[in-house]
Amino acid sequence: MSNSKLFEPYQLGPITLANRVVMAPLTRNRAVPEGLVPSPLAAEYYGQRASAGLLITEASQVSQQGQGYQDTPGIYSQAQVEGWRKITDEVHKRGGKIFIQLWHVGRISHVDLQPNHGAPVAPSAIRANTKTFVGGKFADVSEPRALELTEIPGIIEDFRKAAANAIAAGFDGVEIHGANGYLLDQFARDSSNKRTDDYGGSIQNRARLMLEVAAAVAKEIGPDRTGIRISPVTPANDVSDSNPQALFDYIVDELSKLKLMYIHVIEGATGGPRDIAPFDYASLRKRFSGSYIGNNAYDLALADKQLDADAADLIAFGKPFISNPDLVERLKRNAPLNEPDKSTFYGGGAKGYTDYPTLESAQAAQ
Ligand code: 8OZ
Repeated sequence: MSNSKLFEPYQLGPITLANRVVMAPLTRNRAVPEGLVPSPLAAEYYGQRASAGLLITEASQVSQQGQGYQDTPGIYSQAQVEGWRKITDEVHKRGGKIFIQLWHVGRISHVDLQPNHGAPVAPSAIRANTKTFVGGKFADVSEPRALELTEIPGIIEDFRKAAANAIAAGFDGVEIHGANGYLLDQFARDSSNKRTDDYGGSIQNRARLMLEVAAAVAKEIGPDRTGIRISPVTPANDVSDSNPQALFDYIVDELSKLKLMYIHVIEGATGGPRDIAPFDYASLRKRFSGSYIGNNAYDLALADKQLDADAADLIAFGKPFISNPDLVERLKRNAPLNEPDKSTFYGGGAKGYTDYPTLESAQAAQ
């Protein structure tokens, strides 16, 4: 058995986590199309993974406008709140803790998903060079329109309401999706934000929307139930910035003032190389008063290294959690991991979702 720090309990603000393993948010596109309520299988899926110290759900849109891919769940309607309640109940019954990730995709969307087939919204009317999945196939994202200044309070309000809904659904907290080239990241980065009002230009102005959303959510549900995900150097969804270190140093200074509970940092390119661009993550850690979740391509050895160096408090695992419901147990025993099947990542039913074996079930089947 491993004596890694990864398996020690951790006090995340008011919440005691059984260990330092976090299940990263993972988009699975299995919501019920009618109403975009979480899949009936989702309670079993998340429940099977409840031995993680903390589960973070798949990204869930805060409004219809915030949706960018087919069959992703929302957290803006009563039916969605009731759907999520089944999941939080199951995870809590199995002794786990669960946050929901709150998402607005901004320009990474398609007219077929938008209210009245309108253009997706963005800081500026610049189309991203990327695809989305809609109507059963991959399609170029649609040309966005720039948000009017008068629409911005409505976006903040959608996040605030979604956070209130999350608590009503029984979540232990929320994670704001500030990463991966979605709306809040689109505002922050200077490749996608060419605005000339209070939300564009300087670092302070570009960071404003992310920070106003964080402040509104923290005010609604408490900073000690609010975390945020950022990805300072990821090229995901066609974003870049001329000075990511200065931008994210500033953002993290301000998040620290808001007393958010954690920053969840994708180190490197999302789902890709950790060393895609130079970046001083220790600078973020030093600036932030709350906890630091490290993410991207971690294995046990790298997790141990970062925890022992005090470079992170918690470590998030993504793909390994898709195929290993008992990932914590497998890491503890240094047991082999099931390989994830990419063809069942997005959409479909139980196959590749709730049918990966645990060590125990695999042994019983022999
Ligand atoms: C994979 C497919 C669709 C969306 C992200 C929410 O990258 C996502 C996502 C990932 O943060």
